[in-house]
Amino acid sequence: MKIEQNHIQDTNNKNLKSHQEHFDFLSHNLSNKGANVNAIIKKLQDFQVAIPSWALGAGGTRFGRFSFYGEPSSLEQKIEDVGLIHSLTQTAGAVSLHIPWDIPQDYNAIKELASGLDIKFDAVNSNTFQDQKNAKESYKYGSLSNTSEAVRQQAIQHNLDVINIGNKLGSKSLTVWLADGSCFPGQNNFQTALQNTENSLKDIYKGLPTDWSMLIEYKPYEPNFYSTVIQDWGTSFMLANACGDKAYSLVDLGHHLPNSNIEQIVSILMLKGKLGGFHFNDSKYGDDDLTVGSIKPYALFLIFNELVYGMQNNPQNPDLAWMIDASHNVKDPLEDLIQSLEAIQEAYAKALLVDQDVLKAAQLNNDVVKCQEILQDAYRTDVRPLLAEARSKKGGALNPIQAYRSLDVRNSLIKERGKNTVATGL
Ligand code: AOS
Ligand code: ZN
Ligand code: ZN
Repeated sequence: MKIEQNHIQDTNNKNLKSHQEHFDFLSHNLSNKGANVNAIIKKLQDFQVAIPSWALGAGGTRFGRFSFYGEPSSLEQKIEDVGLIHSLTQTAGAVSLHIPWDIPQDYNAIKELASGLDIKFDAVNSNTFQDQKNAKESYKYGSLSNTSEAVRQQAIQHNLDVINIGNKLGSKSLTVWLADGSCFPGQNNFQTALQNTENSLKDIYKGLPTDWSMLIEYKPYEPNFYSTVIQDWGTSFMLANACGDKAYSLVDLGHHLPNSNIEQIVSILMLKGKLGGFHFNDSKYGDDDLTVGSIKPYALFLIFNELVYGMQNNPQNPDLAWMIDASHNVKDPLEDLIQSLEAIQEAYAKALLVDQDVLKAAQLNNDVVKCQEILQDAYRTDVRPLLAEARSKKGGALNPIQAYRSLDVRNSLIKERGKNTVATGL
């Protein structure tokens, strides 16, 4: 299924008058405050977030999984689904593949399909947290950190294979997330596990093409519940430094212990030029992978405030690989992703409203109240008309969820693909 431009236009026409009123009012107010509305809209239009191939089907927990009909069952269909989201939001211009779940059969056909939908191949993800069919060695006791050299070699080779696959598609980065760790005190030697991991990552790093980067994701716990080898940003930062200039830390919003100051982590990594990628989601308890912005929208805004500051002031930090890493147990995955994209753009737009010069002056004056006023004034602004303006000017929908429903996308997918359901990896 493909959404035709004129159908999006038809749905937009119904909302056009009310949008125009809201937009005019907001842009008038913002301009009076000194904001450059056109520049903000341009930034929103340029901000593209990758959709991971595993987020397009219904997720689940170890207790069960409730399917959603019409889910994609092949890489082609996954890319088509990203195309649907992208045509409505104009924000999802990239896909992030997971190997071995998404190994292309015909590279040229896949590349053509993606470029026809204006979709790029973002970071490729390796998988050494599950045993693959016919694999010689098992990852039960770890992969890159394993005490067995044969297991480590198999995991290193897998990452090199993933780079090779990504390279054929035009990807420019490899994301490494390791489940390695231990479930009980005494099970592992912490020092050996970290040293093995560092050596293995260095071997993978040697196989990176010159224009590639390696993104090292950290996570405090799960699936291991006593220790995780790459448990926090400090460990990831240390490993990235040990590997070299093309290795960076990757922040996944769900991978912190409760109340961690994620915005400060982001800020310091950017200062050091070592923030390479970002996984968006939201959570209440752990790595819940809930819809972005559904639980802690103010925290998301504060994180974006640091990201915007860093993008403006830290030329030592590269462009970031943005990705949504969420799963959906009870929602239509495509609707959930549309909601996440909206929340990301909303937080970004609000952060762009912060006048960093005025904030800096207030900080130098130690005017604590004013500092807070500046942030909260931006946060309390309803920026949704800016988002609608940005995407509709690019051919997207003024209201993507409404358009998705009125175009009856899910039912068309069910008609096309049947009531099949596919187990996603996570
Ligand atoms: C796992 O918790 C991490 O968030 C990973 O980024 C991701 O979900 C996994 O690599 C999927 O392959
Ligand atoms: Zn992640
Ligand atoms: Zn995660």
